[in-house]
Amino acid sequence: MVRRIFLSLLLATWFSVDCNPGPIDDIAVDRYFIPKSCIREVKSGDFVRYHYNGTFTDGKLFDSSYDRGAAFFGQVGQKWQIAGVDKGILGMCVNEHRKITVPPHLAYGSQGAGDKVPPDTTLVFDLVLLDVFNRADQVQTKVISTPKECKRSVMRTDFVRFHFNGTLLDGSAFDSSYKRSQTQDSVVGEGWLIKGLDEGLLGMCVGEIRHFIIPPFLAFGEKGYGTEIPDIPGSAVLVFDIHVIDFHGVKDTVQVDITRKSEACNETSEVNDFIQYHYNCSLLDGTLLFTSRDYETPQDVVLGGDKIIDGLDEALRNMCVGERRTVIVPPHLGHGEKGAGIVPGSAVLRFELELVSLQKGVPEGYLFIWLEESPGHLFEALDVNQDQQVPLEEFSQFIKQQVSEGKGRLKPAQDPDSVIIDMFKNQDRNTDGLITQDELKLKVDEDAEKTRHEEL
Ligand SMILES: *[C@@H]1O[C@H](CO)[C@@H](O)[C@H](O)[C@H]1NC(C)=O
Ligand SMILES: *[C@@H]1O[C@H](CO)[C@@H](O)[C@H](O)[C@H]1NC(C)=O
Ligand SMILES: *[C@@H]1O[C@H](CO)[C@@H](O)[C@H](O)[C@H]1NC(C)=O
Ligand SMILES: *[C@@H]1O[C@H](CO)[C@@H](O)[C@H](O)[C@H]1NC(C)=O
Ligand SMILES: [Ca+2]
Ligand SMILES: [Ca+2]
Repeated sequence: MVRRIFLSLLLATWFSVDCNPGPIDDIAVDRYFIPKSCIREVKSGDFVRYHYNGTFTDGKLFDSSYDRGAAFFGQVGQKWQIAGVDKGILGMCVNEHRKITVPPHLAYGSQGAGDKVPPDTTLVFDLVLLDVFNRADQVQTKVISTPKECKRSVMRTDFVRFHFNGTLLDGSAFDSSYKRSQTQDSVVGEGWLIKGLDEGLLGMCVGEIRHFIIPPFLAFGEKGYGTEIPDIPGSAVLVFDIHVIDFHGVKDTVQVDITRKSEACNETSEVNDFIQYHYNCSLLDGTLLFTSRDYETPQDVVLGGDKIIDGLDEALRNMCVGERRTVIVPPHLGHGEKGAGIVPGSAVLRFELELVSLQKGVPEGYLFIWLEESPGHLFEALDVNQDQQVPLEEFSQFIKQQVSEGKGRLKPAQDPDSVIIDMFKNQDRNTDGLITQDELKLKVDEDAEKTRHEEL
């Protein structure tokens, strides 16, 4: 112990005497700026990108990476750079600035370097480290926030809409979807994205935010990307903050979640029914797009009538009056790849629905249906005063009576009188304002006749 201390004291003395102010034996490193956070330190075998100015001890510049317009790129410990810098860069952090003073034998020795560096010259390299990675690196992922609920996460071949901020390791931004006010949209796992993201997005939930550090061989490689400034330099590590807005698979169906059941419920909505409903329609990130509260009355529609998006039409079926639902509609059952108005292309939509009223409908092509057996002698039933002809008043009175007795139903969503006039016109084939026995035909019989004719 005593000997060790003695030895080191001796060394220190020798060092100070011999090295100051004469030529140095080893490099001298001045870490004059060390960033607060240091994700990793340079090790031998790492690949680095840095800018530098090379000067003589008198400060005269003999070389600079800035003059070449690109940072130096190389592998540490592999003689890609002069020995003194190879050694002096060890332990450096991204954004750190160092001044490395290199004695001639660790620089260009007694030969010098052409007409740039004379023999036996001590050199000073001022470095700022921009980037570091290793061939053994993988994508580093940090989950920043996850939603409470996540029924399904991104799978291969899903189409994902996400926002991102992209920077280089030194913090300089190269791109952001926010500045375009538009999500980045892509199929995942199929090679449309850089490898690191193609894999990194898998397993993410709607609303989740992740931070990724992606080495260049899983990003844009040695070539980099883009020809403008700011672009992505070759061999650059990329840092992404990704926020998944929504995603869907081509086979996704409408997801219905009943949030309030209706107590007394005898009949449910189906195709051809006329319904009134309240709705809120939003994107999965919560942005409200449309709401029926903006109008005085609820929205109404005849189901199956191709008046609303397919997913909503489907979601409004089998519903009781008073029931509430939350529904997720994928874009292929919504507004598609192009979107519509304020609905972005390929957006998944979330609906909150409440069925307000329900009027049962009649099949396509019908104006009226019998709910019970139709009268055997329909013309006689219609012709109340037995004069062998049925004017509109007689007809109208008869139909209205059937409806009020629950024996028949008129096509909903229209003024009943105008529906009855249409029915009357259909039967009054010679348009003389009267229906006769010969003219009167039930639609079923008529359809059957038509089919027979077609068959013949
Ligand atoms: C190199 O010199 C230029 C010009 O003086 C300066 O702007 C730059 O910051 C220097 N870089 C380093 C790493 O010292
Ligand atoms: C991207 O940057 C903007 C502006 O700083 C910020 O508001 C947004 O939250 C960032 N997005 C992510 C996913 O980190
Ligand atoms: C359900 O049907 C019963 C019997 O047909 C009827 O009395 C009742 O009023 C109906 N309720 C509703 C909500 O329609
Ligand atoms: C729509 O949103 C409003 C405000 O949050 C809410 O009061 C209403 O119940 C929602 N409508 C439906 C049908 O859920
Ligand atoms: Ca009559
Ligand atoms: Ca007639």
